[in-house]
Amino acid sequence: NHSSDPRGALIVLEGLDRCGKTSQSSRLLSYLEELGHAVESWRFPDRTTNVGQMISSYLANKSHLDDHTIHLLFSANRWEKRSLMESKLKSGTTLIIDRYSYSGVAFSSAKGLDMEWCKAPEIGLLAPDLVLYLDISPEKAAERGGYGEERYEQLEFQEKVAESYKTLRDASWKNIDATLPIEDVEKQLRETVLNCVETCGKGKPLSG
Ligand code: DGP
Ligand code: NA
Ligand code: NA
Repeated sequence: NHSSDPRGALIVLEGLDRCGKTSQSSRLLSYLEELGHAVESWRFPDRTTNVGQMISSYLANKSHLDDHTIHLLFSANRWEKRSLMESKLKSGTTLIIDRYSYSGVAFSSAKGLDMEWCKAPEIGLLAPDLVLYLDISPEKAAERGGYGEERYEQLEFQEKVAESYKTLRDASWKNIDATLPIEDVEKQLRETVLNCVETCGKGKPLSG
């Protein structure tokens, strides 16, 4: 690729369980596709890899792992996709990613693991251009369907995750009110995402 070719944007959706990230990422995918952008939607954990299958079994309470061990597996699962992620972005494909390093740090530190220890294995992964935090209270999220199926979907734990997320906000972060009707959440996301895709396409350097 020529260095002046537009690169894709790395856009991350974060939030508590049942905040609506998954349906919003598929809506964003179709929106950008219809506008003619090269775009893919990914998610972490990526349960299709060997590491991802260990994570999936842990989340379903079918296996038990030390808190540090599972933390490193989640991180390894992001590392195993790093080079593909970089080549997609460099070739001009925008990636919309459902959860990333912020989940890694927020969920593990909510268990009481040291925050700096949690951040360390994430260093060197690609930095997102935009992090969209779908903001909803743990109580409201718990009222949504399907809650409680997996290991972390417990109100008391999600309250701790919400506290951890608050300490992770940085310049790439944007809060979105996820308690609004689905179409209104989508509307807020569309403008922000389109702006990000255009800025990155004009040469904002990729970092991390
Ligand atoms: P999801 O497939 O988005 O529902 O995520 C599965 C669960 O795993 C969800 O409760 C969030 C949690 N999770 C996602 N990424 C990480 C991570 O890197 N570390 C830890 N400890 N938990 C994570
Ligand atoms: Na979940
Ligand atoms: Na999800």
